[in-house]
Amino acid sequence: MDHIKDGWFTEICTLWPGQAMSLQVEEVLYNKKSKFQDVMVFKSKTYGNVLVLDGVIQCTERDEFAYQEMIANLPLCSHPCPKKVLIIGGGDGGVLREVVKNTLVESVVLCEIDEDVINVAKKFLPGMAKGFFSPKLTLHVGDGFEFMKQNQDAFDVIITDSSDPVGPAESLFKESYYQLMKAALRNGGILCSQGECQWLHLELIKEMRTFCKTLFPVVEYAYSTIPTYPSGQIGFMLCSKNPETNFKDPVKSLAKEEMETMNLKYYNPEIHKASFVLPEFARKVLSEA
Ligand code: SPD
Repeated sequence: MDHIKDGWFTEICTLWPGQAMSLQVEEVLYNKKSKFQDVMVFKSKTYGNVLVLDGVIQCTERDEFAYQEMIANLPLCSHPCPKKVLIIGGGDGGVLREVVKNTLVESVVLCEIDEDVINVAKKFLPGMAKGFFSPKLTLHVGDGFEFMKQNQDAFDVIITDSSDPVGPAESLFKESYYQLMKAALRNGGILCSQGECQWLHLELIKEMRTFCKTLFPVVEYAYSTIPTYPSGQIGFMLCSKNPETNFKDPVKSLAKEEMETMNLKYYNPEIHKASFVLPEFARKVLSEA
């Protein structure tokens, strides 16, 4: 409980030096070390239940949709026929919940290394974990690298819903991981990965964009706004094997009725296009990559 003092959780991490987000805690619901990381869930005063891994906020019930809807729908609506989807990470189930809503998606494999995160989400984050009950799902508890080595040329879309590049997720921000994803994608396949924050990690994003461009003909960076992630933003790295892909203009433009059936609260076709428009400081640095 190092991160809780006087009834407030504070998110301190070397990845965002000199700044920290705090949330008022009502009750700690779970706090144990898994095989891989510290797992904590607390009930907050104004953001619902909050999942924290190794001291870093992964999702809150109040604003999670701003991330999960975007990381799922940016790639799915950019692929003409996203039948087979792989999610690496995503143990809380929120991205899965969004992916299974898509009527073109026939099957989803979720590969999460830490089973404790899945069990904790089922108990304390039921609104996110409902994706685990979809008949489209095959759940694989294990290492994403190993899984992709065994499953080449297999998926239309791969989504990496990871924590930050310290600890168990560090390797997911490296070129070797993107090479594996490329091999696991079918022809015309698309990937979308958690891409950190323009305000904090522009050099990392530039480095990633540079190696992605050596692997894929189309590479773009988009972002979402979300109060409980560092600096209130999080980005997405999108790559396509199909040179014709235009991420900025979705091939599938969801109609109003579809968005209502899907119960979307953040994503819509306009925000899809707008999410690629970067502020000048970021556009400048990333255009050099
Ligand atoms: N800084 C935290 C980034 C966490 C991104 N992944 C969150 C998992 C939500 N499904």
